[in-house]
Amino acid sequence: PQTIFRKDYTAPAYLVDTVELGFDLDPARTIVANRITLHRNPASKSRDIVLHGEEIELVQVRLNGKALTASQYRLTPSSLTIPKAPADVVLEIETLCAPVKNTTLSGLYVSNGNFFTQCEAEGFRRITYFPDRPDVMAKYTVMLRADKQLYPVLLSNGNLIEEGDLGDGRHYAKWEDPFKKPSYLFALVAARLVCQEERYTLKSGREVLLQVWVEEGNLDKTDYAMQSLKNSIRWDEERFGLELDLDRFMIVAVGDFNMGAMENKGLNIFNTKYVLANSRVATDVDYAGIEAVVGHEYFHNWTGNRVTCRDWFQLSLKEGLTVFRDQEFSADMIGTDTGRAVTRIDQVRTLRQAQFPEDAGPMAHPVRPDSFVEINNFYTVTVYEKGAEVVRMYQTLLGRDGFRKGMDLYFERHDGQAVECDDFRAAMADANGRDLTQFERWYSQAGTPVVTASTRYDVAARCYEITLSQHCPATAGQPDKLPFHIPVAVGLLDANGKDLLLRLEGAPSPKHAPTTVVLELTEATQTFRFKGIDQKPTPSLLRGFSAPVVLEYDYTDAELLHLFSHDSDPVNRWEAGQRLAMERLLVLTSAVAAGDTLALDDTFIAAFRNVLTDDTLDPAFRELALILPSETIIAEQVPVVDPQAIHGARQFMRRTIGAALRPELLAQYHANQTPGDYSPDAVSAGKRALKNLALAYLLIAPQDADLALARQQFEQATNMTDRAAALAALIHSGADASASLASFYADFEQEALVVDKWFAMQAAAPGTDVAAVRQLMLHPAFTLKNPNRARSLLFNFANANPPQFHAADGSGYDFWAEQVIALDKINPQVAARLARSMDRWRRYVPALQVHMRHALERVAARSKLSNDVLEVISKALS
Ligand code: HT7
Ligand code: ZN
Repeated sequence: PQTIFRKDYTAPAYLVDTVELGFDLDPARTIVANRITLHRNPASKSRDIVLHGEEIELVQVRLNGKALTASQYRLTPSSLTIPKAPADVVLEIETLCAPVKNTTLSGLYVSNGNFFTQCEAEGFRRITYFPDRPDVMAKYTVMLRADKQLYPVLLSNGNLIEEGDLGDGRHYAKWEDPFKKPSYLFALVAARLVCQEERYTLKSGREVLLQVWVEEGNLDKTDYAMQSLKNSIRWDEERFGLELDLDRFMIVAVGDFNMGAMENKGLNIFNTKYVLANSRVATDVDYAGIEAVVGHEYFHNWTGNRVTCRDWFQLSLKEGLTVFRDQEFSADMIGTDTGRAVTRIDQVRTLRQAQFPEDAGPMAHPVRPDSFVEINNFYTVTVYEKGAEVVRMYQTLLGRDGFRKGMDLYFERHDGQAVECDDFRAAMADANGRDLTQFERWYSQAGTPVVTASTRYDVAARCYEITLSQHCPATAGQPDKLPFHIPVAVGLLDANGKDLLLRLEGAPSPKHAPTTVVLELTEATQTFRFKGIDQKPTPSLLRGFSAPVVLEYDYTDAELLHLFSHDSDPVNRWEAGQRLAMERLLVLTSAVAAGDTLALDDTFIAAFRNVLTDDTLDPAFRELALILPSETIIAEQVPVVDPQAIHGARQFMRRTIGAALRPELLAQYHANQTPGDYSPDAVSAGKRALKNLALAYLLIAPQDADLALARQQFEQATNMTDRAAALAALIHSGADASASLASFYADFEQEALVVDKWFAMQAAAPGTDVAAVRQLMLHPAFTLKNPNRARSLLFNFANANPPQFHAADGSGYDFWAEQVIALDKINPQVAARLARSMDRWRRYVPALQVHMRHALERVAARSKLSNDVLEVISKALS
């Protein structure tokens, strides 16, 4: 397959002014008539019109009114080229496609009998021939024709300008989008759906129509999505001064979808998982996901749609920025400082769980990649979450007001354009009079920087020195890295745990000395001096996780315990607990591997007890503080991964905590009940989280009373959060959970998203081996064709059940290879995601590596692999 390089970018030869699309929708044979007006791009020397096209049948092509013969164009399986075209052109192209056969869920496809589209990144070319690249922006008019009975609802981008009957049982709707857009933002829906709708008044006084479209039985699950949409609209007005630019904004839910949702202009298409919720079927985590994704897609209207990407290498321009915006939105919706911190801790966990491993593995790439084979493989945690960290660092360096100034300038300069990450950085720099040249390295260098800190206290000079050094491990194609511009937020605690007032040598003294200072590390090594320090402090480094780095500092246990008890920065308070746990988990892992006796010290237990029982702390924070680092995160800390030893060590620690803190866990379980009507608000969700964590600890080595408690919660729960948590605890306890599983399935078999949970819980349970997963695949509700279902069983087994996936006989890997191959025939994007589960194979113990290599080679040996899977597997093996 061909590798595409960022350095090879060339401007399009022709630009498109208008697009008129006509669809005669039929599942087996849809006719697409496409009339585009183009003009030669003065920025290009070429006179060839290059149109992309895939898996579509060309019926005819006319240029300026005349039908072209086959000798007048070049047709390949992926393009239609018209050489030496005139300067101004009207092209009329007719093609055929078969949406019902389209299992890739890219382009035009059928889901549960309805038509949907997904065009990002390169799906539009599966609908019609077109310069399918984001720097070609045009105005679209769309005419949809379809059977009225089967598809009563016909939607596309923008405004409905005409609709009516065609007389033959078919009807039509004509839509016009007033804004120029790239083809990846095109969408249509033709379906039997119903909607919740509301008129909403913007701050300016303009009224807009908001709609959430779902299948008929789901109208009782749209309130939260609608509320989240209204909150998003208000938030973007208030925080960034950005108003909804359309008169109508639609969200449509579809059960078959490759990702979370898609920000098509005015017609967002969503995975049902991020729309449908009521207390019976959705958990607190689901509710938070809906708020975040509804916000995310809505915020794209400005950061992505009004200003889009010049090419797909710039993907993080819109994704990193929009993730940052949705993170800030979710934090502001909670509104409290601890609530903010809790969302931040969640973000740090995601980075460590998924992004740091990606940055250290065979698919490592910069936030702005330099090359790819298949762009769909680059919708990654690096582009999204690390990209959001990069945007957050602008805010940390420039302040909230400075960041807002940069955003204002970005829109002033680039509204209606397709631009690069460098343009965003330039707007931030110019709006604030700052030189952000070095900051560019966050976009161009892959890998997670390691910042090493050392400290020195000079009693006589009353001076405390912090020396920071940085280095970044080599990644493929980037052996040597240059220093990054890293904001390191620090505080200093006195012996009572109080923050000291900070005066940094060489920096202007503010009127009121702060308790947190952002140090700007730009060299390989730098020393910072704090003046007027009367006693040796405990440093709180990288407060708020101010940069996406690994921080190394030789903390003593006493210092960590001090921070865990007192740090005013909740992120670092949590971090101290994670470090205390990690140190012990590493020792325990070695002990399990060596067959030694295992032990956990009382000091650690006491520290956990203190946090668990400290009622001055938010339950949501306490819950996070008491979750141990995951097996994946532990695996990243050891030189050679022995998954059974890691699992054994973590289970031992959980069991020991569960036994030692039994009375306190029970007390918290009872103290954090949320009686009355269910509400997904952060305080109630935090209480449920702590209560259910307590239950999970109690059920690791349960007494009969604990099992009874879990069964009672399962049976009497009035919401899905409590019901699912009880069921998961029962499954993980090792006790017989079959009756509960059966009753859960019977109660919810009509609710696809709950059936996903049912598969997912079993897939992740350490008692579920490959044979059991194969058995679950035979269940009538299982299908590889639905991405949510495939993810619930296969991805959870591969990624969330390390002891079974990494079974010593390699059976987990054989199963993985089989499923990657099977999925690739149906849906390459989803198959390639599953293929990523083997990324870190070279870090495992030799005996497992042999099996892993064999499984990877088995996939690589297939003759008809998609580019998606081929890229992932070849990079893993290279
Ligand atoms: N911008 C959207 C990306 C997306 C996507 C990409 C590839 C294949 C399928 C897809 N569905 C949606 C999602 C987002 O970041 O908002
Ligand atoms: Zn996005």
